[in-house]
Amino acid sequence: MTLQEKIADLRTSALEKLPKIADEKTLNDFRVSVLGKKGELTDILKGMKDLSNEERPKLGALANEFRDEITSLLESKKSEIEATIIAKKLENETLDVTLPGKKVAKGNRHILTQTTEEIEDIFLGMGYQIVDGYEVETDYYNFERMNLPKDHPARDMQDTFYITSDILLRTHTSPVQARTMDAHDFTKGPLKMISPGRVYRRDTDDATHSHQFHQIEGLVIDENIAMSDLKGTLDTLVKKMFGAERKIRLRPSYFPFTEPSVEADISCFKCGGKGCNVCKMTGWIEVLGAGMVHPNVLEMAGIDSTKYSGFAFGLGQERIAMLRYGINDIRGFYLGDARMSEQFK
Ligand code: FA5
Repeated sequence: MTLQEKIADLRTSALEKLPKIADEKTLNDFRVSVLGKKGELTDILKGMKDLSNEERPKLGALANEFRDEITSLLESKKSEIEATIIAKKLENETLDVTLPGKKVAKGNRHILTQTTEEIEDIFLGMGYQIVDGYEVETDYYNFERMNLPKDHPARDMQDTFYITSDILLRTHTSPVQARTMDAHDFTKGPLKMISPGRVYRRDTDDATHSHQFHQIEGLVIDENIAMSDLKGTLDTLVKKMFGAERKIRLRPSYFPFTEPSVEADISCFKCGGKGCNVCKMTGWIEVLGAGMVHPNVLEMAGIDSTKYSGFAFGLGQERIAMLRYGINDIRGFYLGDARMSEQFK
């Protein structure tokens, strides 16, 4: 058989095999076996050394033609295989829009957050601004500016966690009073703010006490602010939070930063004032501390206490939420137990 015939044979068998190839590996093996260094074409061309000078270039041209033809066929086969792979992938990944969707479990805001936001809404409606304070406070703002000098006995009621002797975790939201008084420009109008936030005390945890809890501070300062303004404001808050039939009662109390000071009770929402287990048979439930801002507190902020007066109050959100929803242990708020949180969707 001549070399030309051998190439013609190789071509015939290659053209027969090529269309049957269906994957990249077989295609590559085929390329190596036909056109590779140790492949069939190379083998045939080894016989060229025995050809005459006229025949050699002719055979060379024939071999090149064959190589070009097979190379271009290999390339189109390769694209064909790739296209099949992509088509198969697309087929497998088809999205069936008729399948039922996967349900994402929806969370809800913590009941303390919801309570805070509800109180914020009530005060926004009365023209108050909402102010942020610092949880890490100075002794100066937490105590001294609240009329509690270093050796004041009332400091014992609010022992806290100290970072240095002058820096501490605030025991109440009242330092925000002093900070907003310092910043307020009274030529632009009265100061009306509430400030919600977390506070800390060195209290032993039990069903009604926590070493960290939440308070909302309220403060109004203007000319001619009277105790009746405080009572009317608290009355509005209590009626909106606990219902229109709730009454409010102010009892004398003591805070170094208010004079006079009061403790505010609401008529029991469970028994309506007759006496029950919620109100410990008194008909009233204590919800917050309040009073008229002490002249010393105004003067320390550079506010003329003969011209301006104000009222302030501080309530504990946990206390409000516990009363409202019949929660009997304060620790339930902080444990992160979904069975508790999910009740308040
Ligand atoms: C104060 O903290 C005053 N700063 C409130 C105030 C502000 C009075 C402005 C006058 C003017 P008192 O220590 O009573 O007051 O705390 C206020 C509320 O925080 C309490 O009514 C109670 O609801 C809540 N509270 C106090 N201690 C704890 C505690 N350990 N755990 C949970 N709640 C507490």
